[in-house]
Amino acid sequence: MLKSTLVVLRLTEMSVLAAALLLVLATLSGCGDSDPKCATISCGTGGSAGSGGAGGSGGSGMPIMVNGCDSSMAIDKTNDATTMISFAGIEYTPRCVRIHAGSMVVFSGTFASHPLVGGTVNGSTVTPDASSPLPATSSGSELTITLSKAGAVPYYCSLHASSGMMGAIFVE
Ligand SMILES: [Cu+2]
Repeated sequence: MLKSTLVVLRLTEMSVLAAALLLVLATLSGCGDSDPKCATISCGTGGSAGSGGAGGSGGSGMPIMVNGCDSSMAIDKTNDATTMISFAGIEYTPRCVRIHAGSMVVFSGTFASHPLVGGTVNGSTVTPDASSPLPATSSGSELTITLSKAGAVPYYCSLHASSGMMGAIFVE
């Protein structure tokens, strides 16, 4: 590379025409599509400039993942004034929902057998969330709650969380 540049310079001193011809030849033959060594001269701007595009996917559409629920996959109940979540066995149905802020959620099942707690589950580790809008509930068969604040509201059954009895409400 350096060598050919020097040759070009010397030829430039000798003959502008010859140098121009050589440059044309160098451009045609040297800057082939597969020769990376040539990239810095004639193909200059290709190299490292192209790597800036990877960061763009953040933004508000980023899915939230919690308690096995992906906000982009959750069942859409955003047009419903009331969303029913029933539970039996070791399962909430539906487990992952999106609702509109200000709408109501009704949990329906036997709370004594499946105490409801707002919070997250990671493997066998449960983390109750004291600021969850869902009150810990261990009696009765129905809990109605209005969720007015946007955000994820994860919940679980304190007896069966490690068996996967958990879910999340995404309030939008
Ligand atoms: Cu349970």
